Amino acid sequence: MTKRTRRLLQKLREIPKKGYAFGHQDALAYGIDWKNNGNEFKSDVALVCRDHPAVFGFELGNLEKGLPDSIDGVNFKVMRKLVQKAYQKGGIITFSWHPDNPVSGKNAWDTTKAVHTLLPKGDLYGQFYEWVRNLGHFFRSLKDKKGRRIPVIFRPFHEMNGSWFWWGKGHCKPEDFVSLWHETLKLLTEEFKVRNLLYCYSPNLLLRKKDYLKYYPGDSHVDVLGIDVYQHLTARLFIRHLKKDLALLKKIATDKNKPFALTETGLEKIGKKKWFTNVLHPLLVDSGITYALVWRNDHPNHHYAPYPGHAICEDFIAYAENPQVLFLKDVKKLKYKAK
Ligand code: BMA
Repeated sequence: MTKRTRRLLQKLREIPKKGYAFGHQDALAYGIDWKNNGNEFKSDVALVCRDHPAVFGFELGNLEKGLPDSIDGVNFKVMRKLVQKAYQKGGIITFSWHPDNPVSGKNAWDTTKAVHTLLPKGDLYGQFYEWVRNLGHFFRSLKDKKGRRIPVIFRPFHEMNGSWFWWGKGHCKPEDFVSLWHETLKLLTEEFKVRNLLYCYSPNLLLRKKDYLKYYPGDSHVDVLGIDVYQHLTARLFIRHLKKDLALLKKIATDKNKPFALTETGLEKIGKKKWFTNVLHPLLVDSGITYALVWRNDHPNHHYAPYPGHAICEDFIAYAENPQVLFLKDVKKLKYKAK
């Protein structure tokens, strides 16, 4: 791990002393009715409130195949520029990855069994090697103005305890999942010499402690503990579930002495009044998480952050005024001793 990567880990540990950082997926790449060509520093969040998010999510799906654009339509050269800008401004960068099903060639949600084929003795190991090489090449190309590698969080094979992705529950043995994780890290670090990554393990909503660790690749293979919990139904249910899961995660993370985060969350379209101030914030404020990231703003029927003109803007502005919710300038100001 590079010195800057260790510092990022330290920053993640420091944030909960002040509050938690706010994140948004693809925040800089596009918003409702606009798309970045790489030259702007713009986000729907900053169009609505005082600042940009502190955590910037990006999606890598398609990169493994050497394609120019992500599965969500972001050009990887543009993405690299945006990562550089975000880092320069003190932001935290995290990558999700929704690779297509390597057996069927369909998307990540196609659950044809595939994990075992990617392992060293599997038929598609060669292809997997190429995939990870392409990712490694990209990670190594993330450099600041002085040519130093930019540290980022990589969150592969997420929500594995759900059964909607080909690496998920019921589509592979937990031990094969763990082997896939180990192999991915081994290739990245040993074969492709990638040293600027923190690895984040993030199951979906669970409710039972033993479920969290069912696919856990081990303490030496994970740096950040995550969890993905959305509000799909009522706020009441969401509050009940998230409260329970965050308490559980806190226990596990404290035991393991690792930072933890709400790696994906949100209410699609944000149709509930005061959702940010009344539902989300009270759950997170003393939870100990380092950040919470809401999902992407694709279009008016699929978005999780506000955008100008949306009814939730006023509530979001009030939410952003909370000193414990850290935006970009707040994390930049954060003082901590470099180890
Ligand atoms: C899902 C949706 C999809 C998207 C995928 C990966 O939740 O937003 O449209 O392709 O995430 O980012």
